[in-house]
Amino acid sequence: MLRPQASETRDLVNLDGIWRFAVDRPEVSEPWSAPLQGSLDVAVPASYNDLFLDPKIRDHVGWVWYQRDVFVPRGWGDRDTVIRFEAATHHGKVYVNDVLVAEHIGGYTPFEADITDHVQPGKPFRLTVGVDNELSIHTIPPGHVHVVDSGQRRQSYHHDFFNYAGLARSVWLTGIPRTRIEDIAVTTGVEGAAGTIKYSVVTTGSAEVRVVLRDETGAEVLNGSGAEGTLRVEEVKLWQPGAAYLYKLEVSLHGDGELVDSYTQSVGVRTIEVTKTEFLINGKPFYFTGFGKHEDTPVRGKGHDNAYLVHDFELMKWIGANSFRTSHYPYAEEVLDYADRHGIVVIGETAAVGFNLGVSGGMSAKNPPPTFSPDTLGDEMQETHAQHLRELIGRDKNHPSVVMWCIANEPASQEDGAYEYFAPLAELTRKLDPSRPITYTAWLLANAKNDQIATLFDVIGINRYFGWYIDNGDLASAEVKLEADIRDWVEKFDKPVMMTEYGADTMAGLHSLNDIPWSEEYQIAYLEMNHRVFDKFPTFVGEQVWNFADFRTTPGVHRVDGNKKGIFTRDRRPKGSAFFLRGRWTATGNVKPSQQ
Ligand code: GCB
Repeated sequence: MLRPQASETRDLVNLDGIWRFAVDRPEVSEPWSAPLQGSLDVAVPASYNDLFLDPKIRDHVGWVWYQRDVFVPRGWGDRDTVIRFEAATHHGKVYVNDVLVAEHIGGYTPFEADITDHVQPGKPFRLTVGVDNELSIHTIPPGHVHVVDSGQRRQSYHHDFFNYAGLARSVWLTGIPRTRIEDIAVTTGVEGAAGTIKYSVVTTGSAEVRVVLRDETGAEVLNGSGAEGTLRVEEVKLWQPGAAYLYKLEVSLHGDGELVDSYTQSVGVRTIEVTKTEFLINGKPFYFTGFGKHEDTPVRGKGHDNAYLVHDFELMKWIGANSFRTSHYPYAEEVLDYADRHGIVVIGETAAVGFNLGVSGGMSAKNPPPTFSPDTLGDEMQETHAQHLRELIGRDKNHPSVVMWCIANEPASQEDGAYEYFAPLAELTRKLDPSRPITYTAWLLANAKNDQIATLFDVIGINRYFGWYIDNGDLASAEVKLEADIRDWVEKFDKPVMMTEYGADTMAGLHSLNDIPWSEEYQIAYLEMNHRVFDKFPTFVGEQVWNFADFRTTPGVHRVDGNKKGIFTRDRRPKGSAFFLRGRWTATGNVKPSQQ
């Protein structure tokens, strides 16, 4: 499924703006069949939770309804009309007038519906979208709904970030040719000074496929024809971390000598390889510096915002970060396009977070059931997880910035059943994309001795909070434990290891001469201690701090207005640690600090 694009043959109408909105009410049985009653105005894209002052909306569990009227452009009589949602978190149902045209489960990947037969060019239609935020033991991420003492329905889950919901990404109406390009896949290679671009194009109907490759100046480099082929670019300009170079592959369809459809795909030529000790990009060892992030900003929640996108990347460049992980779900496609253009390296993650029934709201749960079992995360979850992988890789396969897939964050990998659950998913990921390595992140209580799944992956990502959740306030003991923990991973598995999370909650503006936890000084001392340990291990391939910025969580006794492990505050002001990290990372570049 291609991202919508305007071209010589494709029209695009953006449907973002103010929509009508109402929380589901049992007495209104078919909210889509008429203008929404008692509706509010809502912004799209944005999570709806923080827009209003009513806690019943913020904490609502279940369906909400979005609605607007849409005009189909007059000139679209000869084409198909397709509606596309970049995301509906977590379950969306789309109605055109009274007809259900699409349903999609999974809150962070796009879906679309061909609505040609339900609309008329030049005429309006009523577009209604139901969005359900309810999580269950079979959804990704998993969660539970309880009726609490006040009689309200409340939701709990096993991850800490707030379950923002709604239409947080753009909505598009596209007019596209009936005979068209449906999908494009590219993989790249390097042979000496030449680059290879292998492409394949999926089309509907029969027409001749032609391709033209252009460089960044727009000059034609090569051309070809046929739905599949390999282009060899002599003296190729590589896509490099920190120095992106993007070619443009113009794909066109021709029938009876006429142009039928055209679509332009950006291509970055680069290679990825993982050895037992190194992560190689274009044959050179790459050391990840940067962050686990969240799509999280005040008021918008998880709503995509281009101003924050630009600013966050400016901050990452300023601090010397060369990478980030899309923790804990696929981010908006605009983010990946931007990373492609700016040479920032991305680890792309599924929404499989909270796969650990021993943790609730970020703390240990009481008497948890086994995580992997027929009644908990079993066959049904595995199939849902497979679908999430298909949709993530289907969407993001062509981004040169994406160098690795992370198939789950902090699953209970020390529990029985973890291997059986993950082995088929690891295999599926490799089949869907043989060109990228795969990883997962191991939580604090899954160590090299009890973890059951590390052998399935190419890189071992570990999330470690020694000095925070363990040995809080005692960095000397934390250092001993951290070193022993990493040594065990390095010695047991012949694989590169990286720190995918390490961090300490910090209240901006709280200072102390005594390394008191929550102070800005403690956060720096914590990071310094971690770095001393990382630098002892030659097969360590990266450090991504948790988190880029403070973010909203569910309430909890260990959360003061959210998670405060940010190096920047939620409104993107630097804490003292930002200057400390800038010192280390700008000196490091893409090279391991200990090898400088
Ligand atoms: C983790 C999780 C992350 C949390 C973090 C924390 O291990 O992966 O989602 O936010 O810990 O701060 O507790």
